[in-house]
Order: sequence, then structure tokens, then C-alpha cells
Amino acid sequence: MKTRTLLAVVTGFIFLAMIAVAPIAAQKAPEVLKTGEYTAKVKAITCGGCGPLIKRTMEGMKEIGSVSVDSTNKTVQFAVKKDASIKLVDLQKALDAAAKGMGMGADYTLLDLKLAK
Ligand SMILES: [Cu+2]
Repeated sequence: MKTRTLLAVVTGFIFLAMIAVAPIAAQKAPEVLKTGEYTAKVKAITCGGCGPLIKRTMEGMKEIGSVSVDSTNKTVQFAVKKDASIKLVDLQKALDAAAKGMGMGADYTLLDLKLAK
């Protein structure tokens, strides 16, 4: 019975710790991208047309400067212009629309987004 109580307490602690840590982990990617250079992984680049489409889509946004896509490694590098900022959700929305247009399982969800400099 004592072991069971101890187990319950330990399980409870682990559960609480997970609840406390989850929002921190979820917030890791910045919600607003400020001026700077970023790198990210792209979830699914499925054909030779995806790279140019991602580049065209992102460069079409006034806040974003040059974009380069590495289709082999499924990564994208881009810059947010000086004195500009863009919400990640807005950028992702544009990319999702582009991926939908591409079809064939393309998914331009940005993963592992990091500020490069
Ligand atoms: Cu494609």
C-alpha cells in the first residue's frame, strides 16, 4: 500500500512537471519573426516545383527578403527585412495555401525554426 502511494505521488509529480514544461516547449518557435535571418526545415518537399514555389511564395511577402530553398535537405533560409516583422501564423498560412495548390502530399509546414543571425 505504501509503495502504491509513493508511486501515485511520483506519477503526480511527473505529470505536473510535464504540464509545466509543455507551454515552454510549445513557445520555442517565435510567434513574431523580427528582422534577421532564419533557417527552418520544411515538412514535405515532394517535387522539383516545390522549392521554386516556396521561394516565390515567401519572396512575395513584403516583410521577407531573399529566400533560398534546399530541396535535397528540405530546408529553407530566409531573411525578414530591416524594420519589418511578420507573424509566423501569417507566413505559415501563405505557405499552406501554396502547398495546397501544389498538392501531391506537399506540406510546407516550417519546423525547427531558428534565428540564424
Ligand atoms: Cu512540388
